[in-house]
Amino acid sequence: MVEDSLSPASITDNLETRFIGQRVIYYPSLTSTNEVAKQAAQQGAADGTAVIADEQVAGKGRLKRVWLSPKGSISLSIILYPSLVYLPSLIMVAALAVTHSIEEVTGLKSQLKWPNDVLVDGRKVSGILIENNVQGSIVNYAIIGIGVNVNLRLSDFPEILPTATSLSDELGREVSCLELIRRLLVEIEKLYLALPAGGSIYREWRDNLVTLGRRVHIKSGKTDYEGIAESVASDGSLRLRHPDGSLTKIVAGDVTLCD
Ligand code: BT5
Repeated sequence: MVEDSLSPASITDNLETRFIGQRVIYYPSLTSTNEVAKQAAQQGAADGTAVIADEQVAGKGRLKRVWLSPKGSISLSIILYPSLVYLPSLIMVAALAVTHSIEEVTGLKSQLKWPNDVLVDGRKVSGILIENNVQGSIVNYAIIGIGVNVNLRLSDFPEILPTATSLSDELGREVSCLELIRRLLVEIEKLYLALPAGGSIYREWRDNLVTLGRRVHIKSGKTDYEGIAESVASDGSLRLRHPDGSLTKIVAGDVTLCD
């Protein structure tokens, strides 16, 4: 049965986590769950608090881009207070939690595209936005923001139709946002708590990237690069091999796969 809207109790009831999602701030509609999460973190919200909305009217991508998040999509932000060493791993935790949850709930296989996309059949089904507030070596807070296109008809959104998809468009039926959110919370906690144990999350993330080994065009700041995406480091950065054999380390950028 696919629900019309969510409620905090339906999300937290018997949720099998220690702290992620045990507190939920829920709105039917808000600006951006990341923005509301930042305000809550500044006011000392509990570690693992989730901010969830049925729709965002000012959903954000990276670099102030718009993230479309109408009703039928998941908009979720998690407030965390990690130590500095774990910040680069948060994108890996989030991306793997999304692919695991999608597969468990729908059976669909998804792939990761560096740095922050989750694809089904080569199209973007989910985007992740990590925002950190750091002073020196002190992390005031970190926010993992996740958007998933669950029950959207992409033909209603011509601006993203060429590059995006939704779970319902892929499956030909609707999917429970509630079930997917609950799964996401469990997966995020499992992966996050496993970080101190070492490199397995980095390795799984690396092995799921469709980007590696491919010829790519990367726009990073004002610079455009072209070459082979050779590897990723455990800090999340990408190594790009240029046609002249030289190597560039890229920390953030937009990737187009060339072939
Ligand atoms: C992202 O940015 O992919 C990060 C998206 C993060 C969204 C979550 S929702 C919960 C939390 N609260 C927020 O306000 N944000 C986070 P980026 O890589 O910059 O991709 C943005 C680009 O993706 C846009 O310029 C569009 O081209 C495309 N796009 C916009 N909405 C989309 C959607 N629903 N599905 C697929 N692509 C989309």
